[in-house]
Amino acid sequence: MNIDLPGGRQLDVSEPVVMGVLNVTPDSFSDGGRHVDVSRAIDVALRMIDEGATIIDVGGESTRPGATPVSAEEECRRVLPVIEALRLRSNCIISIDTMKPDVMREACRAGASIINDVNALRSDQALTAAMESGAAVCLMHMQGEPQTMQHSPSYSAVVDEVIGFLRERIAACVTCGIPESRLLIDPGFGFGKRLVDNLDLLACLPALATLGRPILVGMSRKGMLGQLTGRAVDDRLAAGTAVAAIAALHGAKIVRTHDVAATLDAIKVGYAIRAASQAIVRPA
Ligand code: 7PM
Repeated sequence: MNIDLPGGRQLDVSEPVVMGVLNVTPDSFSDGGRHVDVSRAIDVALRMIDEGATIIDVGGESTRPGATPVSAEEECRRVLPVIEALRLRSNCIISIDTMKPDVMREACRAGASIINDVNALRSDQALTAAMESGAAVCLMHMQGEPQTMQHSPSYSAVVDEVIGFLRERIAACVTCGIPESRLLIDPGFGFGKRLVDNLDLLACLPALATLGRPILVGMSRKGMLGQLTGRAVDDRLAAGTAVAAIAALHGAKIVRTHDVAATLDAIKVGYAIRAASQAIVRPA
């Protein structure tokens, strides 16, 4: 399966690919002051590409529960220099993690070819901005808003609700002139979800695939892994690679992670074992 990108480019996801997370907030790449240190951010991006990342996801606003929102101007000041510098140094696919239409426009002008919107283009003008940019779009499910989404998530049937939501957002994109061939879908692990909800979605990932678009998943370092293992955020690598391999075997085509090399290893091992099991000729 292919995803259409601007400029006639395509992303082939017949085998899973990895998206490396590049947070460019002052707390991740500080130059000692309030600014993002571009050259340090680029070093990290180039290392992730070297490790096998196909996509680099650049984000300038933390969606962490309770995080302070930033203006579109500040978000642009953080992400645009990094996107421009990365564009010059690599032909990797750049995605922009934002909910804001102005940031979408500017980031795509600077060289991003995927819009990764945890709000699924529900912000005012976001559908238009995405359509005009020609970029591919990742539509993610979230219950509530980043600030408060983990206060009291509740579902009667989480898988049905997520599928219904994503179906509606795909339709909204198509109505606005964004062809389906540009769309990705994402159940939004940890975005207004309890552990049981996250586990149900992971188990039922093949049901999401019936929407006909490639599935992106992001579980790297998230709270669900802490709940399952009792480990702090910096000690969740093993759990993260395990769920990445499982998600890939359940049909995920893009895995968003902070840990590119280890995640690719886990996916490769899982895929090899499945290929071997499919090659076994069983008696009728
Ligand atoms: C706090 C909470 C800090 C959540 C960081 C996060 C996803 C995403 C993020 C995802 C897509 C993180 C997340 N998660 N985009 N952006 N899917 N498409 O762990 O699951 O990086 S932010």
